[in-house]
Amino acid sequence: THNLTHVCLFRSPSDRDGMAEEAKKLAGYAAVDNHVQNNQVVGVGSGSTIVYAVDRLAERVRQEKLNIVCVPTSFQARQLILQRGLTLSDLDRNPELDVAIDGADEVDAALTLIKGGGGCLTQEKIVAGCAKHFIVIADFRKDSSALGQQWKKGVPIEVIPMAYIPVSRAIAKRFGGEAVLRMAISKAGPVVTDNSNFLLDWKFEHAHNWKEVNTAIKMIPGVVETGLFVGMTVCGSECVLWDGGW
Ligand code: ABF
Repeated sequence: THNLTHVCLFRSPSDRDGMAEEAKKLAGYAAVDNHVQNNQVVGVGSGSTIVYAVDRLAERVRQEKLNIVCVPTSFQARQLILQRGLTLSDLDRNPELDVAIDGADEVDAALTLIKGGGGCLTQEKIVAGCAKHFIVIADFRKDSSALGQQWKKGVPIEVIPMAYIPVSRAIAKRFGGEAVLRMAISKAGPVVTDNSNFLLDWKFEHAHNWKEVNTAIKMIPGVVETGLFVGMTVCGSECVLWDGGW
């Protein structure tokens, strides 16, 4: 359970190409500057936005001589922590985190998230669930009033490999749409997660009660986790909005 959660959601005045990197950097830096303090255990998310947060974290640790321990949410996050010279830990040694920082593919008006576009949703949800504060860093491209407006690839769902067809059929039958096996860019085979599982991308046809859908999908045998993060980010008033000029 979360005592307090935040979304640091950064918007730019327009969606001009090339502005996204700057917005990602602003979000990542603000998350670390506003929410990380000395002697904390920090969960490190995955994706490209988190790289900016980790860069800033490494800078602050060096400059301010902070004592920070990092718990990764993926192989990518683990490499990033090591490459930036930060202290690597895990949930065995640090099962309680002060803060977890992570990106998202889409954030709706109720602060429900779609995550897992990069494939790391299960460990991300576990680590976020162990943190007192869950900070989501998302630039203007992820900001939507209803899920599906921005992220067009559907809800990622991690599945046990042998179950991908039954799970795909069960989801389509119960909720409509289509749950498609995610293939590697080479098309040589399916994407395999850090947990040696497959991913389905469920392209839903209309809005749902995401809490109910998330619970129902998780009950299908073979489903490991969904990329729906419902009720994990509840404190909209803590949003940090950036709407200055470029
Ligand atoms: C992870 O990375 C995700 O769950 C999400 O899929 C993705 C966001 O990546 P980026 O910051 O590159 O948009 O946090």
